[in-house]
Amino acid sequence: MKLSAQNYIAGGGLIDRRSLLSGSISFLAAGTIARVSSASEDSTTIADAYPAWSRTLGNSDSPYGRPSHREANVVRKLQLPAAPENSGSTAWLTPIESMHGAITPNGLHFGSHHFGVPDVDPATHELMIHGLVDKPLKFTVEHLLRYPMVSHIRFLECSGNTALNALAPFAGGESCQDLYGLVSCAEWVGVKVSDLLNEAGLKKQALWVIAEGADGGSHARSIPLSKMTDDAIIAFYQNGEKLRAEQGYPMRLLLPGWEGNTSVKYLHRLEISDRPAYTAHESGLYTEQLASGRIEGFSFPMDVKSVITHPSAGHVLDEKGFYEISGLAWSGYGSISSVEVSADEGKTWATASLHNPVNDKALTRFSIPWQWNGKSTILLSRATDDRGRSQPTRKFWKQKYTSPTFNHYNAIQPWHVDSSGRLTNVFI
Ligand SMILES: Nc1nc2c(c(=O)[nH]1)N[C@H]1C(S)=C(S)[C@@H](COP(=O)(O)O)O[C@H]1N2
Ligand SMILES: [Mo]
Repeated sequence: MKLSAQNYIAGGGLIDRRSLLSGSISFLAAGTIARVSSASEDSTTIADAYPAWSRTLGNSDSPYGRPSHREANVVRKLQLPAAPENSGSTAWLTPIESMHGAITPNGLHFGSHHFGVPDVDPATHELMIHGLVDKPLKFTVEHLLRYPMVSHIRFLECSGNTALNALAPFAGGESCQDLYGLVSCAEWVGVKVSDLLNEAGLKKQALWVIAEGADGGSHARSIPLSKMTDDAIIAFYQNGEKLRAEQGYPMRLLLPGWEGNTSVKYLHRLEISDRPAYTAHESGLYTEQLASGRIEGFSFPMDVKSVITHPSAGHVLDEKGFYEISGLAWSGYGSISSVEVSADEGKTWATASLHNPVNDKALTRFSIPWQWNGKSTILLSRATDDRGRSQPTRKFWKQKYTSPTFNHYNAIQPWHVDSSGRLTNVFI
């Protein structure tokens, strides 16, 4: 690709997107067609030149579609195996470096299961609303499905996503999936919690809601009432189909932008209270220790964060030349307003394009064209949301919290590109 100095908007080869629109640029010049055969040439040679799949009838389809078998390596990865030391918890990582766009296919949604995946029967499952209410209520699934539905595209992120960067003394062999796989994004459809609470009628002292799941260990969290009446939904559908069992079938709480553990799956009980219940993990696993010695609990929103997914740790660039740098940004406080990218270890930065739709509290795709000169460098991305919140450096994040705190890690991610094109995680 022929580019002149004015086509670059920052160091390290970041290209002004507008210079690609002129039409005079060929990105890779690979596979140029030298000569098109004409029909008058020997027909048997032409027929033989067609691949097998173009010469026979294809396979049959199936009642429920599957990804191409040629993409069989694009799968989730077991992060936490079921083992006594994990007290039954398992976690599955989304392969975000193999995906594009901003929606996570249901089969690739990350999973965090403290007590396995229960097989809940929607015919007998019920939701109870009780405590500080005028009228305790009990709903069957069928009954709830008749309520007015709302639909929202929202990310879900485990508070422990990217914990390795917070905990590990050295960076090294982790892939983008290993580090960032505990975030996903889907269109969730369900009923507003506020509609149900209005129907039950709240007593004056009501301030908290204890949400409990129907799984074996009764995963439960205390949620401020203000969130429940703001944008909380009870979701039944995920990307157009009923929730996967792994995602909480037949119904889950969905608290947009808040740490994943508050989105209680297999929801069967909402208890309205005047105080938090201090459920399991509410004083331990889901808290952070600040450098000052204070403990941060009930730290609900997931802060602004971004990661370059293409290229990222585990990828190898074949040759120097043109690449599109692309990644994901999100914020639990609102929508993404800008993402800056650096291709020269943070010396200079350029603003990336944001791909539509840019939804509130949703994964947002960004991209910027890049001409790699074949030399070792570091790629970085830094997101800012519509509240003006931006990402800290790792050093800054580590100064705020005391080890072994690992929740809510949102520092700028550096990917090192070596001169052979190999990308790895680094701490700078
Ligand atoms: N009932 C129940 N709800 C739960 C959990 C659980 O183990 N049981 N895990 C929580 C945690 S820690 C997270 S990060 C999210 C993960 O949701 P997902 O498995 O659909 O990705 O669900 C939360 N809700
Ligand atoms: Mo989680």
